[in-house]
Amino acid sequence: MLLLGVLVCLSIVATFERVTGASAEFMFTFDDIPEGAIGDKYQHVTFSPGYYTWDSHESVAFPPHSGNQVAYSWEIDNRITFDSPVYNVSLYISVQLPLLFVVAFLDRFDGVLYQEIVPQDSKNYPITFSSPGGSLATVQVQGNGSFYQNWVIDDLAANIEPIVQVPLIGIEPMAAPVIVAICYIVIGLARKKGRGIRIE
Ligand SMILES: [Ca+2]
Repeated sequence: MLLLGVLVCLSIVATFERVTGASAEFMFTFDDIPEGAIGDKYQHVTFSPGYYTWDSHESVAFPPHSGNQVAYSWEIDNRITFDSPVYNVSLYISVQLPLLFVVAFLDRFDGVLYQEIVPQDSKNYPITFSSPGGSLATVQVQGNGSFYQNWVIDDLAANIEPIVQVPLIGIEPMAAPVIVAICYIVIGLARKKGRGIRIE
């Protein structure tokens, strides 16, 4: 019975590790290519022709989230399109003026899966979106007025495999102490059972 308790605990720990395991991911920091047009410098993704990198480390309005460089586009119809649709995308966006900025996530038919309004004058505002069916094909920054001159993004990441979701993820910050408590109870009961103590 004690062995059974240990096995139960090991299975709980294995489940917890499965929750926190990293999925295959692309990461674009924009620090590993020269300042200028992005063009076809990155694999697995196509940036529309107006996308450029910029050394913004001295900029107050557009500080990088990583390294010295960020990316921006002067196009109204700007697009970041993955060769194969992905399951999750995250990025950081900075915007300067009190215009409307929206980050839109599109499927391969340009259908809107999700869009989020960026708060005014944000600096490295985090946005993430998950597509459980893996149909996220394109990321686009939209807005009104001269929005296309007043935003940058950094640290664009995309998951090409689904992110594992199980109930334990909801208590992740407490997962370690919870697992220890469950193991303590399970092994304790198993030891009592092993000693022939009957629990009425
Ligand atoms: Ca960067």
